[in-house]
Amino acid sequence: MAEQQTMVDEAARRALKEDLAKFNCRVQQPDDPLLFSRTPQSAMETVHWKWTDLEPLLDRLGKQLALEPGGNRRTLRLHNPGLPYGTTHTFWASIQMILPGEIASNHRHTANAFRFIMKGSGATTTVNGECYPMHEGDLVLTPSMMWHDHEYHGDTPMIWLDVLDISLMRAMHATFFEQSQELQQKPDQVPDSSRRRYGSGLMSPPGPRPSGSANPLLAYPRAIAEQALEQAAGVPADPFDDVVLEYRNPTNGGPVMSTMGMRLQKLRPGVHTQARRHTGSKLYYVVRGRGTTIVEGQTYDWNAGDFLAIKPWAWHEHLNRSTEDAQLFQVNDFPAMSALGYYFEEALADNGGHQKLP
Ligand code: 1HN
Repeated sequence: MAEQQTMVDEAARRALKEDLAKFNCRVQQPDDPLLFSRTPQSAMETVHWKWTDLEPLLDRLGKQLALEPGGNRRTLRLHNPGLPYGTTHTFWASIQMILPGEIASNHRHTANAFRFIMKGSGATTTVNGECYPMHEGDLVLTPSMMWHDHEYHGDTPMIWLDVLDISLMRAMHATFFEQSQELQQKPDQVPDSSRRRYGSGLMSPPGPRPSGSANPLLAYPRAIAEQALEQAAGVPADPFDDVVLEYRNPTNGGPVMSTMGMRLQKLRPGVHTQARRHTGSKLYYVVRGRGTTIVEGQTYDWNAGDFLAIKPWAWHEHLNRSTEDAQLFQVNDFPAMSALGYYFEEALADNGGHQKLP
């Protein structure tokens, strides 16, 4: 009887399909994919990019690709084979190469962007008039809709990691892009002004806090980040990440951007962290050292210069079996996930059971 009812229902559903379509309506069809899964199922794949593969590719880009006018950059995108575009389903990561004497022209867009300098120094970026030097290990922000151009006066190619929340912006159908009439902005009289005011992280100009959630600090120099990480190594370790700190908005303690979070992490020799899984995606860049990350039972042995993108809700843990510290820079989409109420995480308890984290 139940079977017959299902059959009738199936036939009725199929028959309804065409009639409903005329009115821009539909009912679930028997062969439609299930609406919900018990836990997140992602088409995104966990991907490991090795520096030994990336380096010759970057070399080739530098030799063969010109910087065209019209807002283009010379970038090697880290593409996720499980997705139509992007490194993860929320952000795009690319390695940008700039050659001596080049100018990357002035433009702005809705996507939030930041740069983490991988190799070299001598380039400057101007963000809404504020000019910043870029040195290896620095983090420099280009928040949504701020004008930005880059210029380079060095003598060997310089590279940095660019991350933009392009996939999220596209999913929200909020793409705006504007190319400036001028190649470059005219920088303000005082360079580096937001770092001068807010960059200590401890003190800032007196008076009321800047209103709104916008982060007034645009540059996070390596020396301060590394000193902070060094100091943090003195307190008990984080069970999942060993020594880890987040870059923050100095005026409200929140993430540096509304959609993406960045962290710097040290894995000390001999460490083997506890496994965890979470919603949202992240990308690691290995600043120095080597180690291993086990993701859903698969082992990824990484070295300096490598990247590892981790898909949502995948168990992962880190090991450092070497005799030296490993340092990882991380970008994730947790601020966006948390703001929407979609951030969840779970730890693997010692007894093999799962423990939901607060
Ligand atoms: C972009 O505007 C920059 O401004 C870098 O330097 C990388 C990747 C995709 C789309 C726009 C930049 C980018 C990008």
